[in-house]
Amino acid sequence: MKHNEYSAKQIQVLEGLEPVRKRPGMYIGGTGLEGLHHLIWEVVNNSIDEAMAGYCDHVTVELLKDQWIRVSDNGRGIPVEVHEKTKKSTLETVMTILHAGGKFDKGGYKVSGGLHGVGVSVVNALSKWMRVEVKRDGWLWSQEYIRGLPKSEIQKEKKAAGTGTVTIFDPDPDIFPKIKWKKSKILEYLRHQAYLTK
Ligand code: 0RA
Repeated sequence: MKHNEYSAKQIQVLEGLEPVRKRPGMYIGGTGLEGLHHLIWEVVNNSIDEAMAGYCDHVTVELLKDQWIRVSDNGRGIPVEVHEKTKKSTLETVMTILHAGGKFDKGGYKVSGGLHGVGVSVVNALSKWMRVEVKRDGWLWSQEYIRGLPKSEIQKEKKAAGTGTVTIFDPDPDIFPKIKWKKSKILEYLRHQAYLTK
């Protein structure tokens, strides 16, 4: 049994994002309006989990030009140190490996109790472009991705006070035939989550 559990973990670590782009519906339910909005839910849910863990009390969702979305929180920031299994930063690991954001990385961190999300790497896989900024350990860190692949190593940008995570993404038109956010739908979801979250 020990041997099998070990093998399963290894497989999880090695799983890239190709299956997500190949069969997006398996991960977000479809590529129509509902599936598109799932991208926001996935990112926001990570911030809400951070709030439920007691480390975050502000989550902002902004609709930017050209249908880009920005989600910001004032949580601890996604860890950036080298991940022992992947030898990459934990940020890159979470963003580029399927399921890497689950219990495998976070220990007892998830407390939402509801359905576990598919992970923010799925959003990354289905985005033409994505950027994550993390403030922690006194620095602003960033990394950008194109269709789930890092454009470069994680960048240590500049000294910065405070902590938090900012995620900006631009959904991939090769995946989503129509990219138009429905403000009323986003507000309804956010109000519902705000009601459910302390
Ligand atoms: C795991 C551990 C730690 C932070 C997070 C996850 C985290 C993830 C996201 C995703 C969006 N916003 C987030 N904020 C935090 C921190 C572990 C530590 O500092 O000891």
